[in-house]
Amino acid sequence: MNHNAISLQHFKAADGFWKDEMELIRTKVLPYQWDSLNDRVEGAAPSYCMRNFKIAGKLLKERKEPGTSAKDLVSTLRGCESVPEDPKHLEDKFYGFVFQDSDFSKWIEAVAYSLINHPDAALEKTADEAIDIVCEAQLDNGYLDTFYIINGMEQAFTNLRDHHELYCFGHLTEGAVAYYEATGKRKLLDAVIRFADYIDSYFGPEEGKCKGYPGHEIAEMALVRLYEVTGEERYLKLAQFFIDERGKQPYYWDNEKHLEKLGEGERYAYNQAHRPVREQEEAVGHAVRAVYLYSGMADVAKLTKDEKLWDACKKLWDSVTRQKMYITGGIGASHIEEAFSFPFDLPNDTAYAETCASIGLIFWARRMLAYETKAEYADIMELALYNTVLAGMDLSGTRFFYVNPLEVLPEASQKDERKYHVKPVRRKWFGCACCPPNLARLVGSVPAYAFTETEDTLYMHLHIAGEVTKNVQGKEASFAVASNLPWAGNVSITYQGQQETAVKLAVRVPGWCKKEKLNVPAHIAYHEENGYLYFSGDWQKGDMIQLEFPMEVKFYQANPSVRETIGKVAVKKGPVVYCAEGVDNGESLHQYQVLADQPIEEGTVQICGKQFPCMKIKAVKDMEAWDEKNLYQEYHLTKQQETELTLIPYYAWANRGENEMMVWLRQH
Ligand code: FUB
Ligand code: ZN
Repeated sequence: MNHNAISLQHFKAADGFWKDEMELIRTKVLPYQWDSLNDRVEGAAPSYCMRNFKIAGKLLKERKEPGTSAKDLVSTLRGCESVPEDPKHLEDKFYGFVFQDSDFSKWIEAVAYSLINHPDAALEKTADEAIDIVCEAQLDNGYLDTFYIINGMEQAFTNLRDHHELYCFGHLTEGAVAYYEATGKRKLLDAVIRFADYIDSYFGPEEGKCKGYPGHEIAEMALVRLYEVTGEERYLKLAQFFIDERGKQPYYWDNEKHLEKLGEGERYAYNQAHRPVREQEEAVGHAVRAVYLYSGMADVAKLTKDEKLWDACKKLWDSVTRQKMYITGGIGASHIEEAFSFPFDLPNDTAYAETCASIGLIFWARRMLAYETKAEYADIMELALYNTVLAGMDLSGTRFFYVNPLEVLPEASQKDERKYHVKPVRRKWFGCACCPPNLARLVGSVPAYAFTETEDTLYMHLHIAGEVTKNVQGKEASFAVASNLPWAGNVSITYQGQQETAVKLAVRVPGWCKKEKLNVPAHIAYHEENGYLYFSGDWQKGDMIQLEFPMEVKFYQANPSVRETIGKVAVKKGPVVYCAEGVDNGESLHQYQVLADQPIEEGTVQICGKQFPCMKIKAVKDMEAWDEKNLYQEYHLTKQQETELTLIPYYAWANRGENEMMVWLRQH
């Protein structure tokens, strides 16, 4: 029983949390990001993205003749260094990271979703013009990646491990499909199809074709998307080929001309190519790469009914969500290689937890759901969304986090090299700006994660306010959803259809809710299965299902194998994790001990003119002043005074200047 995401055209947001977020994307994020891609944001790291397309398409001055060696220009890229250049002294060459093209692709995808949610002629015109620039860069054979077009095509596909051509192709494909679905305009889609055909003629199982596969995954799921929109089976087969080749020995990449050879042992774990994917059980390596691969694997497993591939997806899912995920839905604990660490190694103050990694986790969760209707997948989707993903952006939509720590001391971020990656304040842009436009495309398409459908059933995984429509046997069934998530668990769903339909409705019961309360019309039958309530019957206009998912604020503790959180507690209400910030509580948050057996009081707090819930928790602190001469002293019992800490939603932290922050607090 495979699900498909609903088309965004079938959802109209109603006032509430997600309408506000989508409006923020439309009114602030997209224009700001377009300026960033065109290097017009003062004081921000330059992007060079649109400039590279213009150089490649000879829209600026003549581009240089092919011949400049790719490796002279950009060394092996694994981390996130910025490329410092003074924009006044630019030559007609490629600037930035090898995957700079993908910033445009994510942006155009976000624009597409926004145009569906809210038609906007001016934005569409800007997007069309951007597409013209991008398409101008395409070579006659269909190839479209500015790094090699500018630097010399003789190097193309020679460094699949590090140089991201197939990654850029994947993002471009996703953007093109979305733009076509939003506007019906084929220009970018046709360009992508020509690029896909070129790639398909180059790679594949047939004799004489290249047996390589992407060093940074995404092409797999993108090809599936292209297959779904074109019906062209070759694209699905190519996705399958990339998945099947991965990790085969001898390693394809060993024969590429790399700048750096890897040692013996499990080579290529960083790229999840250390062994064939069906034999992988533990999530390893670069976290974004990993979850993009797992998303593609789940897609292909579903479409080809490949049970072995599906089993691998399930094992990897357990590895991530039971051993390698922060309470905020952040993944990829280590800043070294932006990677997963060993099981239960989840440090708070050096956490990497890249925004893109949690976005990828959401992509993957939806694909797991598409294969198996189990609320657990949607629970993780919701957790990552309301915490790490939203934390990736400030409340104005113009400042971004790449890294999402669970504990910050600004002085350490400035002075301790081990924590340089942990920023206490969001940035205007990044040399490697993968996260901001990724966030824009995800937030703009949240309804496609909230709702999926099978032939006769509409699934509601996330409870977001709006009107959702499904076609069943030629009749339209629509439901109006009112919801005050993520702050409270009341949801009502009203049938809006003009006629009776045989539609079934399945609503997820969130994992954080112990026992739901229901009010259902007598002629609508229901039962619960795998965390979903299934409703069916003779729907009549106005039928209303009222659901209450009691949402209590609670203390949480981590598995004792997580060394960094032992003896600590975190606060969570429903899907939202709370944190303490210096601005509300003063400095030295580490000196507080929380009284986790005391009740938590709920209140409100203003952050940047917006009202948020806050939690007041009881804590104690030593009363005696420490003798500053002593670094150490003999232990003696000290008197403690009771005090209170104010906690705010984690995603809203760092909106009031630079200050300390802690999610996990010491327990008394
Ligand atoms: O390599 C492309 C993107 O840049 C990755 O997905 C991010 O982790 C960043 O390294
Ligand atoms: Zn990123």
